[in-house]
Amino acid sequence: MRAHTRPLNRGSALAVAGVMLAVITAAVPAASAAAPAAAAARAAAAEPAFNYGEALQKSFLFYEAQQSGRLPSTNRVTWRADSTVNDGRSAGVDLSGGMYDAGDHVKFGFPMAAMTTTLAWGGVDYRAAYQSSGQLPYLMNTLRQAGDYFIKAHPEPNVLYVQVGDGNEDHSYWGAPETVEAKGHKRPVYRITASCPGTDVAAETAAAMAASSMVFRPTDPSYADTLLTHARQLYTFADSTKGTNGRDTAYVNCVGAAQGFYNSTGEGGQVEGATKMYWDELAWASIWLYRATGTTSYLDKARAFYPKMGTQEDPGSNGVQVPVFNFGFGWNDKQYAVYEQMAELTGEQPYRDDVQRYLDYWTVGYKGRKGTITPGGLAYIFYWASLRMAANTAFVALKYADHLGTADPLYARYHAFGKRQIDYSLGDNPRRASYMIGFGAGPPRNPHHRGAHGAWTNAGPNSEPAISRHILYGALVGGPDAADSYTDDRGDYVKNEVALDFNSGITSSLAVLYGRYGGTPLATLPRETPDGPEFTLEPTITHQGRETTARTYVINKSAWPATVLDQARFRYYFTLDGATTPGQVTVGASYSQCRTPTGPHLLEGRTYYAEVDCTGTPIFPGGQSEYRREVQLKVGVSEGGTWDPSNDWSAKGAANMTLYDDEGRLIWGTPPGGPGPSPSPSPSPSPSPSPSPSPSPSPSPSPSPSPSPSPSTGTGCTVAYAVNDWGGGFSANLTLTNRGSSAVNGWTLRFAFPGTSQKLTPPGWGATWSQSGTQVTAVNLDWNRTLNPGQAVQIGFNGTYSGSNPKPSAFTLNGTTCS
Ligand SMILES: [Ca+2]
Ligand SMILES: [Ca+2]
Repeated sequence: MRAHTRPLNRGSALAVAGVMLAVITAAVPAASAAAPAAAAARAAAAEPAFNYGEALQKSFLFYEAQQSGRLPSTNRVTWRADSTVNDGRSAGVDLSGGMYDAGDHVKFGFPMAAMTTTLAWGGVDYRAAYQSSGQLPYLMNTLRQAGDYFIKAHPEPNVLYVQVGDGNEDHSYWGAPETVEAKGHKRPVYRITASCPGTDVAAETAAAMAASSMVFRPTDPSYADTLLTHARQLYTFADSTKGTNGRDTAYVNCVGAAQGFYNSTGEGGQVEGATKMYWDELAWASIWLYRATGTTSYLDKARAFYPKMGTQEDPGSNGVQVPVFNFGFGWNDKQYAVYEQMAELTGEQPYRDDVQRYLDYWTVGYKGRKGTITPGGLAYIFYWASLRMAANTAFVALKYADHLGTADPLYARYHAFGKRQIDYSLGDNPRRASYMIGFGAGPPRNPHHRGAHGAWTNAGPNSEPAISRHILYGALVGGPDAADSYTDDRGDYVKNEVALDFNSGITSSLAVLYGRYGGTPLATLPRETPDGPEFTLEPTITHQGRETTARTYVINKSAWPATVLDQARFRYYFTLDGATTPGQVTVGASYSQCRTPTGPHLLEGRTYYAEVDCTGTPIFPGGQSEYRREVQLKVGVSEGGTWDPSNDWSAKGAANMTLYDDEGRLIWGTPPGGPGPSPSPSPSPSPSPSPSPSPSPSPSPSPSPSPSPSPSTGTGCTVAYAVNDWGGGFSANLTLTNRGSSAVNGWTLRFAFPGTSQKLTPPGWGATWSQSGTQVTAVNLDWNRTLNPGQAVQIGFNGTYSGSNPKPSAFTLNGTTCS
């Protein structure tokens, strides 16, 4: 697996090719951009192509999916839980909270702050749209998650923690955030100080907190004051420790751990050196301190920093420099937004010229130079995560257009460009597919995102399961290449990762478009349910003489949320035979990754159990060994005792052993008498009909009334088929029991779906599953190829259907019909 890195820009060759491409195809994407103001006014009255309200609403689910630390009660992502709650502890500081950066679990302060400023900017200038859409509380929740973290990260005026987690350590692990601490990651912390400053990150964090304070000012002035106090201090820290050449005090000089990821002197700009500096952050922070405080000295500072920002040659001028115009607003380049805000705040023509030069370059061209527009209409600013760059520039364009007002002749050009870029992301593109997960037509399903994947073997993004277990609602993926080409490949972190800074531009743009065109947020957000049992026992049970061996795997593939079992326990139940006393029972293990088994423990009457305590052995979905722990449990009687497994509850297989979580809750299997609080006495020598082992509300007990074992035939089998159905999708759990008098060595189970729409989704569990037409086949795995008389194995799969989902009724085992 490659690390998530941000390589240096190498866009010049692409840019040349892109200009030629744009000339050939300009008519297609530029049609709306060139429309006159009257046409735009008509378009405003028309039904929007996309439900901007729903997209705005869903975009906030992504920020919630990224939340770190103890989750606030407002978090709506059903598959997330607390994680990395000890961040900072090793350094004696509480750095829990905040947000994970992307598909990984590093907290990078620089892009987190950039995201925050961009979101807050939308909240300040489009508050009415947030209020009318009902999304203002969710915006505030997101800004507070970031703001609370920045407050913790800024314990002294001239100290700011700017990174938690080592990128290389973090990226070597493909597991959910809830398992990162169990995996043993060190989570180092990195900071800037007066003696080793970071002008860009200090200034950007000041901007983020100042802008956020404006969003909270009307409803929570106390919190706004707190944010603003930190913003002022950080601004002073940035300004008073800055260097002289725009790079010398960049934060990556002091935080080497960020250099390979968010290098503020690396990525950015089509013109080498033009914007890879910190003057833009200083100007940007000055603007937001000015807006938040009204103190004109901050605006004066912005004016002073402005001419130090990046420049490039004015085309055809023989060397005259103008502010750089041929890249775009992003985590490392604020100056494009600085042009726009200075034009608004001062109304002065030079600033207007600068923002218009930038926007003209991406719309109609500037002095014969024009940015690459893909054949499908995307402003192709940068190959890495093309959509976020387009969305960021879209927001600047929409914002500036609104500043001009609809009567201005330039309004239509800039507004149409911004809307076109957002519409492209939502589905108006050659693929006719959305790039926002969980929104619109054919959106991506498999982003480069550890938590959403829900894998358990730490084998990288291309490991099982093939389809990510969670839908990462509201995340904008990286996006297509210059030919509008894209595949939904989890391994492709260039086109298919997601990140905080990928989303903030589209969120703020959607607030603009909602305000203009309306839309309807969903009344009820989709809720996920687990795709099958998350915790299981997989035993191989054999009997020999006076002893039963249950070679048992405790399996944890949890993802709703990913859960670390620190104190799991499981039990094996048996009934004493004849005159055998408990004192004659021996309990032990020939191999155990947990503690030594204990017992016999009395359950009731003559029924006892052996128990295995796995306290001290964390079991979690984070590696080939971590997700399953093995115990070769042995239960039997010493010489003189009688050992008859045929009446032993757990001898019937996995579903009749029980597993408990750290709080002692039953999470797998059924104890004798059912899962109720007080097991009913069972005087009958034959077990009661087995209840369904799955959480399905409709248990389907085996129809066979015959007690086992059946001595009359050499073969025989029963299959219990239980379904957990969530409408259109289901999880089927089958308990296959050998009712014959001899062992089965290698087995193939076949059945037919009653409906033609029923489809199993590989891989399933407990067997190798396949489907041909309606016929389904399950072949044993190595570990469960032997089924002794009376032994059961639990297998299952996930599936989909339309209409109804009837249960199959006829099963064959190795060609013999089961009852
Ligand atoms: Ca910068
Ligand atoms: Ca027995």
